[in-house]
Amino acid sequence: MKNSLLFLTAGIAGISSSCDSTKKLPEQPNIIFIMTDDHAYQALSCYGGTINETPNLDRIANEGMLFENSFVTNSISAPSRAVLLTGKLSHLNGQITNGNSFDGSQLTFPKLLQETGYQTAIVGKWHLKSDPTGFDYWNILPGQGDYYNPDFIENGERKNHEGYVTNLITDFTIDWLENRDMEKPFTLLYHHKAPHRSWMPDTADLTLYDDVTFPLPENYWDDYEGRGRAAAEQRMRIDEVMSDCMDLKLCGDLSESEPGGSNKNWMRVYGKMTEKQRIAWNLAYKPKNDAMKEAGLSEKELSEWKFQRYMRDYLRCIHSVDKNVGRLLDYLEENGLSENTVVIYTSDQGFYLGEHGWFDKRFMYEESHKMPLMVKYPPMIEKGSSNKNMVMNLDFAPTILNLAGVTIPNEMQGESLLPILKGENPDNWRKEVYYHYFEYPGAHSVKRHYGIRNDNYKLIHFYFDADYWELYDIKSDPSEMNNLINDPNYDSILQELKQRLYELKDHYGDTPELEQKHLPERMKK
Ligand code: SGN
Ligand code: CA
Repeated sequence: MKNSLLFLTAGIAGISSSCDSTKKLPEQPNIIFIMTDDHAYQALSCYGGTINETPNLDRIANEGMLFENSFVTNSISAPSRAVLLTGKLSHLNGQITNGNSFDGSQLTFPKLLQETGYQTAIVGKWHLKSDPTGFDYWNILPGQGDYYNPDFIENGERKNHEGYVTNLITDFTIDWLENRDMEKPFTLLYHHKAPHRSWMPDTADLTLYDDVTFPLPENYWDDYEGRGRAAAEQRMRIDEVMSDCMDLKLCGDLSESEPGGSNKNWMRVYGKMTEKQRIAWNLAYKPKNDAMKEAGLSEKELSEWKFQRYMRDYLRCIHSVDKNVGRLLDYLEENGLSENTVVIYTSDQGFYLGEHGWFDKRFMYEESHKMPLMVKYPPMIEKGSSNKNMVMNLDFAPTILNLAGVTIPNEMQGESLLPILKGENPDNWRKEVYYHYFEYPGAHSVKRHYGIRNDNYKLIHFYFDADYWELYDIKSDPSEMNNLINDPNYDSILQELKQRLYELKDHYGDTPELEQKHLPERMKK
């Protein structure tokens, strides 16, 4: 899966022995946790992706470890962020959907780090409704935040800033690093909004990829045959759900806005742009929009056109993330911070780039279940290494505490990745991961489901207004097109997986009572 460049780097690292075990590690390394929003592993060149290049994000993998099997436990933003902070699954930390407000009085890893003398900060997307707790400094976007000229809330005070969100988040992050207490170690959460919907690129990148035609995923025209109602009844198809103004950028000047669609939203974000930004925007999109409107596309061609527009905008947003992460990595190097700082890169979940005809996430299918995860820490981690162990976002809090020398509280449900980062191969490491998605009825109409995935198979139970199972052989059917639930050849595998799934449910304490307790009012039956 990894490209040849990575193998080459790994070879060189082997000789130079960058992770000399006799070297004394700093007792309290600095920790930078980078989280993007909706960054699909398919759009990272270090993951073998071929649709774009991410040279700066690849630096983290080349100088550290790439995890090939990292999974989210509930594929949606606020729940993922709450799992990160608490090291507990959604049904225990209470943040089971985006609709909940995070209970900031509970135990989180930043609070424990603060107690042991770390400075803690978060800059960028927060998305947990309640104010951050456990941070000495916070400068967050309200809700989802805006791409252009966004408001930020800095330690409780809301201010507007001119500029592009990915650049601003990086500016504020570097400012904080410059002005921190240099005597203390720090933990910094650098959390991007990009590449979240509606994928608005920086003015500098509006024509990037204009000359690239991205290959349609082979299951773009999926008809969901053989799978249950959830796959067929979702509202995630690129050709059915994307809005003209916000998603497809077909509106431009307000006078051109078409009735219907998301004009109200578009008028708000377009209205916030400066004159200079609007000129750049229209200069880039108008000729392309005019050409599309004149082409008289068939339904099929229009669907493919939407896919191309989506991919170009989405990847443009990632290009800006890549540049800005590069800026931060350069800052660390130039300021002597590279050796004593752990840099972790992940996204709040995976994302669909046209697979099954979709955008968005939520399903336990591979593209939204898997998350990118790369970690660099030169004194400990072998350069250019990769790991296949099954890890979860549930492991992030225990890992960070462990790196900082803090005892991991019993109530945290994840495992520390430290042995793996050191290059050890723990033989009692988990063999499967657990998943539970709750936000239904809700945006994109993905039904509630829970499931189990091991190296070879995935079993999912859809429930609430449905009651059926799906089984996939991931090795032979990585695109999960072939539901084997009724195949007698898989009977014993099915029984084994079901039993393990119920054991995991029990192990993690996931009960229908807790689901009812934490469901937002409008979702309660
Ligand atoms: C918004 C988006 C959805 C997206 C959710 C959750 N719609 O509601 O497409 O699924 O956020 O995303 S939008 O028209 O407002 O962009 S999450 O990553 O924050 O969970
Ligand atoms: Ca997200």
